[in-house]
Amino acid sequence: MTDDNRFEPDAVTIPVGETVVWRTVGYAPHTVTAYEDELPPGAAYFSSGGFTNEAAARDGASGGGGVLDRGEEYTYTFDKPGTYTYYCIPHEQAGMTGTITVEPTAEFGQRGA
Ligand SMILES: [Cu+2]
Repeated sequence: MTDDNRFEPDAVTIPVGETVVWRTVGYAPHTVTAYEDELPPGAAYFSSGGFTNEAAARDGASGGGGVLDRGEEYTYTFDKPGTYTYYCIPHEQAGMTGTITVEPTAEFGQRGA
């Protein structure tokens, strides 16, 4: 997460079960906050600070909760396939959003074939 208010890269494709690490590399603080309405079916909510829903994440961020300062990281493991969209609370209006596409493993994908 950069001082240009971007997730770099802002679109990532991973296999199911993979862990993603976000790190603030500039001086501006950021959050990683999932769009709750856009989660794949059955997927858990995720956000820096460990909030369990988007409203709590937004409330928490106003008090500094889940805000990642320079060098700080947030780590999350995606265990359900699908497309996850997320944003940075302070910089959503600046377009700081990202997408994680989680693909089923080959074994999983062949199950219905
Ligand atoms: Cu930000």
